[in-house]
This record gives sequence, structure tokens and C-alpha cells, in this order.
Amino acid sequence: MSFEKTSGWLDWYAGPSRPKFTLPAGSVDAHCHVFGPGDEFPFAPERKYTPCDASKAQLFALRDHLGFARNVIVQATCHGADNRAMADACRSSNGRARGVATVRRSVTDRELEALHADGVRGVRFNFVKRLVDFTPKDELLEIAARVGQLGWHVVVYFEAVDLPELWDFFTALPTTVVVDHMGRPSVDQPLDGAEFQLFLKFMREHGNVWSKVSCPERLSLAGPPALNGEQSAYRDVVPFARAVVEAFPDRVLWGTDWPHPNLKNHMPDDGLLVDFIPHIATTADLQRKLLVDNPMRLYWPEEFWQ
Ligand code: 0GY
Repeated sequence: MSFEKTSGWLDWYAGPSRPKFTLPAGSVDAHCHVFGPGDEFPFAPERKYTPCDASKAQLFALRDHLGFARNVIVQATCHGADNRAMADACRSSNGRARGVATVRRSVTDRELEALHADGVRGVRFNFVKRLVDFTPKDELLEIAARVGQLGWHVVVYFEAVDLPELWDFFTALPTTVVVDHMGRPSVDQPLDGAEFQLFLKFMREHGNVWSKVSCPERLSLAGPPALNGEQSAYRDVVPFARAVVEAFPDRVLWGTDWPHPNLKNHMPDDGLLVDFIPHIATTADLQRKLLVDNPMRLYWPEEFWQ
């Protein structure tokens, strides 16, 4: 089956630079995706965009190029609740990839067990309206209770403006809750403004809530270094991510977000994204927690606690 990429979509960055920052041994890219290839793993009929292909082999090549040891592959909305591409990538990784799936209420226990065997350790609930159709909260709570029994967690993706409305639902979840991209703060608002302070309060008051301090390229208004001279890339995101890393060093994760769905103006060089890390995790101790200890504890606990 042939698919036509959504108009304006940028392909992922070919030939990324080699990072200047040396990742700690055993680092995990804890947020990335595979797309298709569409011929092998067709995109979902209900998708809101059609991506370019981004295969498991290309993801693993990027992992090795950047210096990561492992990946957490998050189901992208263009595949809906058809987890085959993600699960296949996990199975092909020699244990070096875990997955986060999207499932519907109709998923059987057998299917969940098969996903677990493939390496899946979480489900993703997406509240970003441009990406998905609405799913009733009672369905999501039912799924959370079921996957909680397998020891899985729930990944949530939402826009900062929606946190007040989602607060009661999130705090009712019986599992660890991992927030994508710090709940997408508006980085033109002050760090001590109401929006970001609410997010910090959410994490402070709920010890089961973790955050990915990822996607500066999505959140930044300042842009990459080409747009701002010698300054660090995406410098306007640094204070936000750094605040989360320093307040909750044991509950943060980092990921490239490769192949960067839905970017139309600027496609990041993944090597430069890695060079962003020491700006937000400024000591070797914070870097080890962010990149190794925390993701290992969540996704490979059997190895971490050995
Ligand atoms: C991300 C962000 C986006 C898309 C998806 O599954 C997806 O389609 O997550 C986005 O468009 O902001 O984390 O990959």
C-alpha cells in the first residue's frame, strides 16, 4: 500500500551530527517512535497525519550513532491502536528496546500478555486534540486498572492549558504516570507564572508522577542555534526543563522524539538535541539519573535492582 506524506511535513534529519556531549554508559532514549514502514505496517485509518517512513533499523542506527544503549519506543498516533510496528521493533532489539502501546477497551488479556512479552511496559493516553479523537475517561480508567496489574504505567500527553481540567483524572490513575514533554509549557510565560507552577505542584503533590524533559524543539520559540548565534540551542526551554530536573531528579526521563512527528518549520539535528542535555542536567549525578537510573528503574527494573 502506498501512502502520501501529509503536505508540509519534514522528513527526519539525515546525517545528524555526532554529539559533543558524551552520554553516560547505558543511556536510554526514553521517547522515540517508529513509523511503518507503511508497506509493511500500514498507518491507521483514523490517523490525523501520514508520516514519512522511519524504520526500526533507522532508529537503531541513530541509537548507536548518538551513543545510546537502549530505546523506549512510544506508539505514535498515526498507528492508532495497531501496535505491530512498535512491538516488532521491540522484539528485534535484543532486549534493548521497551515499548509503550495504545490500546482500546476491547483489548484482550491475551493481547496484553503478548505485548508484555514483546517488551511493552506502558500505555499512552493522548489528550492533544489535533492528534486523536476523544476517548471517554471511564474507558481509560478501566484500561489503566488492567495494565496496572501487569506492572505497567500510563504515559499522558496533553497541552498545559488542559491540565486543570485533566487534574482529577490524572490523580485518580492507579499507576505511575509519565507526562510527555513537561506537559508542553508555554515558554514565553514566566517560570514562576501560574501555568508552569501548576505543573510543578502536580509533580510535587503526586509522587507517582514523572516527566519527560524532552522536545525542546517543539516547545522553543527561540529555535536552534542557527537562529540565535552562539547561544545554546532552544535556550528558552532550558529554565523550564532544568527546574523539573532539579526539583524531581528521580522522576525525570529524556528522549529524542525521533523521527519528530508533525514538524513543519524546523527539523532538529538529533546530535544537537543530545548536546542540549548538559544544559538541563548540569551535573554528572543528575545526568546519570536522567539518562540511566530512572529509565532503567521504570523499564528494565529486573536489571536495575540486580
Ligand atoms: C510526540 C509528539 C507529537 C506526536 C505524537 O503520537 C504522535 O503522533 O506523539 C506531536 O505532534 O506533538 O511526542 O511525538
